[in-house]
Parts: sequence; structure tokens; C-alpha cells
Amino acid sequence: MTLTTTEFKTEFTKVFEALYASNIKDASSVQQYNALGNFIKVYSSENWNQTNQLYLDNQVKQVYYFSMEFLPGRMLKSNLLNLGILDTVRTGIKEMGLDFEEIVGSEVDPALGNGGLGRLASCFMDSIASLGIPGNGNGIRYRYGLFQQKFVDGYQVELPENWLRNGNVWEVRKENKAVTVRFGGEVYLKEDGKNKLRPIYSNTQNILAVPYDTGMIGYENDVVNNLRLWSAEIPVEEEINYKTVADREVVNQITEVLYPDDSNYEGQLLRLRQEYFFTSAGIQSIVRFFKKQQLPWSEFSNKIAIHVNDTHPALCVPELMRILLDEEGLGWEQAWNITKRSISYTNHTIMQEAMEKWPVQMVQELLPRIYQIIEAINQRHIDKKVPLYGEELTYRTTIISDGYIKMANLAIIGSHSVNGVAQLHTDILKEETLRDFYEMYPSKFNNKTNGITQRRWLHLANEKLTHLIDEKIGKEWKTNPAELRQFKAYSKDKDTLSCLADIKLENKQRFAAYAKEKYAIELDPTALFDVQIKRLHAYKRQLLNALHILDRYLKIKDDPSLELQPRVFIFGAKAAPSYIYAKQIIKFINALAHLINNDPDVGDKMKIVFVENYGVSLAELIIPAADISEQISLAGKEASGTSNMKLMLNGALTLATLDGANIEIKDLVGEENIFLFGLTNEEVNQLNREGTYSAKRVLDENERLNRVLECLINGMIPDIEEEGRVIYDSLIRYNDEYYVLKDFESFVAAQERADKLYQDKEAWNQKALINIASSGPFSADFTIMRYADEIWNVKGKAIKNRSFLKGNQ
Ligand code: B1H
Repeated sequence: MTLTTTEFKTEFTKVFEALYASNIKDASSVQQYNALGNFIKVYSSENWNQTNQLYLDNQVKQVYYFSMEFLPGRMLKSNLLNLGILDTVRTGIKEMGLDFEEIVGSEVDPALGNGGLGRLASCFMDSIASLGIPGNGNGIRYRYGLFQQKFVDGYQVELPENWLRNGNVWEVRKENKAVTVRFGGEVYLKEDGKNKLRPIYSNTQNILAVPYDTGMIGYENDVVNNLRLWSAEIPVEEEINYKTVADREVVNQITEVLYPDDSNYEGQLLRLRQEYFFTSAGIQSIVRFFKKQQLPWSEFSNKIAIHVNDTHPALCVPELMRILLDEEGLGWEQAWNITKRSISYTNHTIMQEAMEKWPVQMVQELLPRIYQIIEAINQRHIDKKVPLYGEELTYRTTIISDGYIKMANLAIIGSHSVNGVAQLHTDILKEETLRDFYEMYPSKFNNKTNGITQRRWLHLANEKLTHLIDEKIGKEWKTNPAELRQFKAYSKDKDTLSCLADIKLENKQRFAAYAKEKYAIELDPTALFDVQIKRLHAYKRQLLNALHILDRYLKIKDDPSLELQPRVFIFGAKAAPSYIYAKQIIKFINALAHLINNDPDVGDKMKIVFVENYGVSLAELIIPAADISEQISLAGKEASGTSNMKLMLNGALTLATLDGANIEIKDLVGEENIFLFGLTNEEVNQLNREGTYSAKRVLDENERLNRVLECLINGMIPDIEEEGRVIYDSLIRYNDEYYVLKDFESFVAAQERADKLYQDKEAWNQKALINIASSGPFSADFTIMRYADEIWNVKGKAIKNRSFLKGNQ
């Protein structure tokens, strides 16, 4: 299917007029965007329909990716790119006298995820479709996304994110596919006359789950997969029972808002409702689809792979069991085999506070039948494993203990595959966090290092760089990102290096223009742009970054004529609203920024920009403008990280600890092309074991650091009396849980190496180029090929270069 500019203009005008019955030139950019979205939907609808039909006709195996979060970013441009009509449409829009970028900018960025985990799910959806893998997303259509962040006097303030205000052109409501999800009530088992026990329910609350489907368009391959997000509604026939506003609220609340916690878990009843709601709806719709094909149950796991993204959808296990046992009348063994063979699970964190566990009583009351099934799974686990592994080990792996249901244990026991998201993370799972399970089920464990889609994070975010690469090595890398390595051949080519430098400068100018407009701050685009963009969390150590900034500031104050490499420090981070310490760090950094940005002694030597409301769209602006990628979590804490990959792909040099996927970045680029610092995971473990670490001692031995810390409590930074004290105490009184002080000196040394290298522009650009050229293995296309091959056992229509599958694991 090719589309000419003229055809586009005619069709687009028709769509617009049908929608708004007015002249397109008078329309608002939101209306123009809406019409363009509709045009795309119509343009791709045949493929969407056909893809569906093809999967059904050929009875191919399908993947269902269950995730509490999907963070897709704006979809207009990426859909145009994947449909192969971006340039045509852009030209057409221009010829019509409209402003393409303004139209693109009027799309809301749906913040239906917290951070890395949700963004990973969306990168995966893009790769799954682009590889032609039959795959579906399953999640929640939150009425409100992650809060909008504003700074008031430097403090984070949260506002509701009403992303549906102008409607959502991409979704299609499918009330014909709605299912009912049951909560609460009582249940007992009754003999059904055929020697089978069937549950009898009473007093349940029945909620209607209505799916909203969004097409996931593959890259130039005519594939359109489905992302299905569920919305909770009152069933029509039960309207009569919902008389008060409060009654109705209980239902609406289920899909009202995304929980704003990243790597932290709050055991609230509503969250459990959300988890069961989308899991049950998804599993019901899978079973319904499977039954339509009239295959025997023994075929279920040959036709369906269910992936559980973290433990949030782990109720997939008992829910699938429930349907197979209670509704389809299968025996336990058969149901259990089907369940285990179909389900796989990804672990995303080893942080204890992120591990989900639900009070037994809460589950009993909200999901009585599910609780019975979990209990039975648990009992069978014990009966089977005690004779093999003894009581001690077995009881450490039970699903129910100390009055709680451990969701990770449920996910592991109920699945055939457990994977971590970077090699170090998987090693830690095997050797420490999940050691007992690894002993029981060694073959379940595997690593799948995360990946990112180069389509969004290079093609769309950095079109100039894309053109340069196309010009040098051709376009093959677009469908086989491993080809990016050919770009290495240009690492000594002065011409290419200077083009690369020009592109980076332009991207920095673009960000500088944004900063100027938004924050009235003047940035020097020739300064080194130093970027840390991720959720705010103590283990990610934004504080370490800030202490280094403070140290530089003191140096400048000591000697204002000091020659320093000018730097722009860019932060982007939301703190969970209940995470007080993280919010105090935000206030501290904002106060520091205010002080430094307004000090005439500093001038252009340093500027700090803490962008408000960091999310996918801002990432697309910031990442192409970065020179340094700050990946400075305490070793062993960041499961993988994915901004590290995006920044590398855009030519930033990584300044990092040996944590998560940073280690794999180091392996790919070589130690000479990355700035490493800090404790290793082993060293952290050793310090923890010895228990002799004294932050106070580190402070006493380092005069420079001492001076820096004093500034937290001596009034030098205005307006942080409370925050400064709390942060100071976290480091000294509470002995610096994340070894910020321990790593300070080596961090500063790495920063000095970076400054020095930046003086030699050619050497710097060469390393930037090597980083870009080495980033192919982090394409989510490869990650997904490995999931498809090694976990899901599904085939795509465009899986090339299979030898690559075995590499880099
Ligand atoms: C990651 C989460 C997470 N790990 C709980 N865990 C959540 C946990 O709403 N909750 O309760 C939400 C999110 N998110 C991140 O996953 C890791 O910290 C990153 O290192 C990793 O790159 C990313 C994707 O695997």
C-alpha cells in the first residue's frame, strides 16, 4: 500500500470534515490532531482486522503480555513511522499550510505507567508487532495517569493527570467483548452430581470489565497487534443495586487511577482489586478466544503464552486454575500443567520494599475462591517438595506464610520461566534473593536483559542522527539493529565526527530553547550536558549527583577565576507522593539550583535544570541532547535501567557504577569508552556482611566531603533547614544506607576524567560514536526475539539473524 501526498491530503480532508463539519484551517491543533489520528486509524484498520483474522485462521500461538502499566508515549508520529508514511504525511500537512510539529505536540502523553517497568512494556509491544509476533498487551485503562508534577517553591506538588480530557483517538471500545469480574461474597463447594465439586457463590459484587483496544502497529510489516486495556463499569442489569453515589464510586474507583509507586509497594485493598480485575478479565478473554477454536485443552499451552510482568498480575495463576477447574471442569493435575506451561514471569527488582505480599484475610474476603485455590496450590507445593528438599527449605518457599500471601512465590511456583532483566540482576536472584527457588527449579531461571525500541528512541527522537547513520551505513540497521556496529568504521573519520558534533549541538540548542521558554533560564549549548533522568529513589542516588554539584560550587566560590569545564546539570524525576525523603531530595536539588543559577560568581560555569513532570515526551527531548548519562545507583540495586540504553544510543557517554545493564554497556563499549566508579556488588556485599562501615569515618577522613556536607546544615543553601538536616542525618546518623559518602571520592574522580576528556572534542566524539555503534544489542527487537524463542515458543514473521539470539546473554 503506497500513499501519495495528494491522496493523503484528499483523504485527510474528508476525515476532518466528517468529524468537524468545518474548515480545517480554522480548527484547533487538537482537532487537527484528532482528525489525523482518525485518518491513521482508518488507514491501518484493514491491517488490524486482517492481522486478527490471520492469527485466528492459522491458529497460531499467541502471547499475552500482562502488565499493570503501559507507558506508550505519544503515538501519532510512531504510528506514521511504522506505517511508512511519516514523510508523506509531514509533507502533505505542510502543503496544507498546517504546522506538523504543533499537531504532534497537541497529543497528550498518556502516563499510564510509573517508569522503567511500564516503558519496557510499551517498547516490547512495539518490538512484538515489528517482528510480526502474534502478541497482545493486557492492562488497565486508568481514568487518571501518573500525577502531573509541579514545583512550588521547589517542592513537588501533584496534580491529577486527566489524560482523557480530549478523548483518545487510538482506542476502540469493545463492549461486545466485555466480561464480568466477581469480588467478595461467600463461596462453598458443592457436588455437581457428576462427582465433581463446583463452587456456589453468593452475595458477590459483579463488575463489568469493558475492553478498550488500541492497535500496536508493526514497523513496515502490515502487522497490527492489540493492546487491550480494561475499564470497570456497573453491569447494566445491576444498575438498580447502585443507588448512591458512594456505591457507584466503589466500582469506578477500580480503574480510576494508577498507583504512583515505583519500586515500592503499598498493600492497599484497592490495589488488590485492580490486580484481580485486569488479570481476571484478561484470562477470561483468553479462555473465550481459545474455546472459539474448538481445540482440546491439551493444546492450550501450545497456543497461548501468558507473560506476567512483575508480580502485579500474578493472580493469573489462581485465576486460570479457577476457570479450568470450576468453569471447564478439568481435574487439578491437568489444570495445573496447563497453567504452569502457559505462564512465565519477569522479576524487576530485588528491593525488599517492592515485594508484593497480601494479608491472608484481605484475599480471603475479597477473593474467597481465589484464596481457596492459592491455599491448595500451596499445600500441594509443600506435600511435593518436603520429601525432596526437607522442611526448612520448603517452608522458606511457601506462598502463604506469616499471615501473608507472597506474590513472587506464587508467580515462581505457578510458572515455567522466571527471568531477571540484566545479567547481574539474574545472578543476584539466583544466588541471593531467590536462592531457595533456584535450588528447587534451576531450569526455570534465565536472564533476559532489557531492551529499548530504536524506532522511538533514535528514529523519532533524533532524526538528524538517523539520517547521518543512514547516509553512512545504509538502512539495514532499521530491521536488524546489530548492523549499527558498521558505524564503528567511522570512528576516525573527521567528517563524520564533526557531523555528529553538529547534531549534538543542535539537539542541545533545542533543549536550551525549551529551558528558556519554560524556566526563563539561559543555557550555553556548548557546555557539557550532564543528565540524570529517572524516578527519584534513594538507591538511585540523585543525592550523590547533587553533592558533586555542591562540591563544584564550593570550588568556584573559593576561586571565581577557576577554569572549569562548563556544565549543565539536567535532572528529571518524580517522587512517589508518599515518599517523603525523595521529596526532600527534590527540594534540596531545587534549592541548590536556585542558589547556583543566580550566583554571578558562577555564570556559565554551571547551570542546573530540574525539569518538571519528567515523562516519555521530555525524555525524547532530553536524551538526544545529553553528553553524559548518569547511571549511579548503588551496585546491586538497579535491576537493569533502560535510560542508560537510550542515552547510549544517542551518543551520551555513560558515567556509572557496575550495576544492572551498565555492566553490559561496559562489556560492549570497552572500559575506555565509559566512566566507571564506585563500589562493586561484591564490595557492597562485603561491607554489608562486615557491618563495620562508618559514614562518619569517611567524612572525618575527607576534608572536601566534610565541607560539602556542612552546607546542608549551615544555612548556606537558603530554605532547606529541615530537608538539609534530614539528608545530613540520613548520611551520618543513620549511617548512609546507600554508601553515598563511600562512593563520593571515586564519583568526583570520574567526573574529573569526564571534564578532561571533554576538552578534547575529537576524542570525546569518537567515544560517542563508538557508544552509538555498540548499542544495537540493546534493541528490544533482540530482547523480544529471545523471549519468543526461549520462553514463549512463538514465531514471528520477521525474525532474522537468529545467530544473534545466543549472543550477549
Ligand atoms: C522496576 C518496578 C516497580 N522494578 C513496583 N520494579 C511498582 C515495582 O507500582 N508498583 O508497585 C512499579 C514498578 N519497576 C524497574 O523495572 C527497575 O527498577 C529498573 O531497573 C528496570 O530497568 C525496569 C524495567 O525492567
